[in-house]
Amino acid sequence: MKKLLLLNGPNINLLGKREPDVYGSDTLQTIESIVSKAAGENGFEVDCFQSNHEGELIDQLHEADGKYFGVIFNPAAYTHTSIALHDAIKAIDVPVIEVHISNIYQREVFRHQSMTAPACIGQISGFGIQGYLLAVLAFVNQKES
Ligand code: CA2
Repeated sequence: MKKLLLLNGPNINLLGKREPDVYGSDTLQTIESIVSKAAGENGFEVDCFQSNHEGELIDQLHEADGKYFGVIFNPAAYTHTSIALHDAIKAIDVPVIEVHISNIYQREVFRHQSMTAPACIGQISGFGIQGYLLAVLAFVNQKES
């Protein structure tokens, strides 16, 4: 069975426990379970990984090469700073879709720039946790075309 990797960056383990006004009340566990369910219904298996450490996210991207059909990635605050993650995404052949729960372009100016999005096949921002499901749908459509 084809596989997807769901990768989440720093502080996403705190979702639902802090700042519900910005990020909603759903937890990382909810995201992982809805993504696994939606992907499973469409013939994908999903591996989930969250880390607060840039190097661990880079290692996961390197290891994804050749193993996954696609990666759904919320790099969280590293989005705005990490050339290393940009380079890691560029270095692999697996397509990566960047997802943000909030609309980063409606927020502070320092969140308006994504270092990682130019290395990805696309970016979804501002649809809450539904954005992760839109990314699943994009990979489902690619698989079937
Ligand atoms: O909107 C998104 O998905 C973000 O990637 C979330 C990041 C933020 O740094 C990005 O600019 C946009 C933050 C992840 C969660 O951070 C929390 C902070 C406090 C409490 C709960 C979560």
